[in-house]
Amino acid sequence: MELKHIFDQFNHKGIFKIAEPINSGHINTTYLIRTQDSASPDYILQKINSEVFKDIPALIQNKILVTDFLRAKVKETEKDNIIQLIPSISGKYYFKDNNKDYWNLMIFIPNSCVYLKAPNAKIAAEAGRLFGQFFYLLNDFDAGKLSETIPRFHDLNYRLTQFEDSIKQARDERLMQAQYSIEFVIQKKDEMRLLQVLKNNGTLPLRATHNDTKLSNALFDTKGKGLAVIDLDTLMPGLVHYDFGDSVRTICSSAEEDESDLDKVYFLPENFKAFTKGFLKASKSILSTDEITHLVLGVRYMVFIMGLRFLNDYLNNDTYFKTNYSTHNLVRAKNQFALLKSMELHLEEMQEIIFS
Ligand code: GN1
Ligand code: MG
Repeated sequence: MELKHIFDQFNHKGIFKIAEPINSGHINTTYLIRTQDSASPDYILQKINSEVFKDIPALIQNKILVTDFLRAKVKETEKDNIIQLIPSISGKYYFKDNNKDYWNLMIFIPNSCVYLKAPNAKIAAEAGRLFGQFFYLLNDFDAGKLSETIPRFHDLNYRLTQFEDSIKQARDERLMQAQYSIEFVIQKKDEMRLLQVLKNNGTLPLRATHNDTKLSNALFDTKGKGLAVIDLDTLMPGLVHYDFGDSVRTICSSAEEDESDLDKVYFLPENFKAFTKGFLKASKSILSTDEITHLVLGVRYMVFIMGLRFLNDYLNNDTYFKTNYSTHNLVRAKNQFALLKSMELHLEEMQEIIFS
């Protein structure tokens, strides 16, 4: 089905001019739809991956609940920076096409841009403010109302079970290529389980979390001011550590997550300082001492689990994340493990920054 036709299934303003693909996501298929006259907004049209998201109406319902909640809470001047879903002509907030693919449409926030890595500590600080504020605003949102869009998404035990299964069925060539990364996982996995122990014994509370707070899910204006948090597909009950950790994973790395030259991949303490300051200024008042104490563990956990998920997908012949070449997932996994190793040289410093 033509993109124009899909676009016209929604109650949008203006007339379709052109669709520009946005290729930064690993899961969904996304287009910027430009409209013909400047009085009408442009839009983001997205096909949601139904292999990954098994219950798309529930995912859309999560987005509506949270965006309505946030819009009611923020100042008038900030309302346009909360994602706004457009209903389809049948009144639902999605359209299901003849291939049974689900689409949703959002207003594009004008004059905005994203970064795949932080160009400087100022952007890191702004991202901290933005994600910290997002998290803070959801403090009194009842996380129990959210469906689990991907069950056990950040559950390390689940990812380690997948790891064992992946190894059993992987091709010899991929097993050989991945040998170093496999050994890295085996050596580190028990230490990383501590975060889950603290979650399961109730030390760390479940909250409404975004679960995909990588830097490129923050929109900035052209002067570097943080505007909006986007990509609400994985809003679910989770730990603050998931959101804090996933941001640090991307904001405090010297390189993008698929840089293959590992000498170029290292942790940036100055970005960590800036990001943490921004995040905690916005959110510290709602966090417990236990939550704050274990933030550094949360960061290590998220870098580890992302490396593990990329590795699993490599061993499974790339069925989950979009890839551009045959070793793309392995490169991503090695990159994450290199970042973790570099970060672990700074653990004391990170802890001091958190408590400063
Ligand atoms: C995926 O699709 P995208 O790019 O928003 C993934 C995240 C990973 C991220 C790594 C549903 O996000 O968990 O952190 O890639 N999303 C899903 O870049 O698995
Ligand atoms: Mg996402």
